[in-house]
Amino acid sequence: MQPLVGLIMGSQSDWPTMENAANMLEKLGVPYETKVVSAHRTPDLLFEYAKTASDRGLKVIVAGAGGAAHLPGMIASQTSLPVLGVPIQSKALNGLDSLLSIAQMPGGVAVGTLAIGNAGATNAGLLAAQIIGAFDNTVRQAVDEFRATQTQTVLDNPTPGEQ
Ligand code: RP5
Repeated sequence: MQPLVGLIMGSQSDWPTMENAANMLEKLGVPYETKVVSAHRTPDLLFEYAKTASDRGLKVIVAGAGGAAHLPGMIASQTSLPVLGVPIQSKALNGLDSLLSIAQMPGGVAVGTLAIGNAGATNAGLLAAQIIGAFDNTVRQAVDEFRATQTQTVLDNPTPGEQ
């Protein structure tokens, strides 16, 4: 199936976090591709990936990076596709460095920044699906069903410690 979401990350070491985005896209039936693309170690690949993404049929790019997390912003500088940034929980500064690097974009180049770590990656997958769902009824229905099931699960388990 034609991938609609490009799920990229700065390093192999980011995969345990970014896998959460992949899992959400799988759950919602959104086709995606994955690739390691580093802003600092493979800058030429970054430019090529961003410049060809739209022509290759991608609709949203989810980019995870840690530390001096320049990947999402630099990808956004080279494509008008929506870019969602996931701050990886870095060892030295616990992801605050990643969060600020991704969130503090200059006006005029947009990156949608998610939370640090696993929750951010999960929500990046969900938000990518919601963006696609705005134009794709099947994906929108999958998102609606996911949300309804989540709500019902909470309502069905109101007593702490008894799940
Ligand atoms: C960033 O540097 C990556 O996104 C990763 O989070 C961080 C550390 O990379 P490794 O040294 O683990 O490859 O570019």
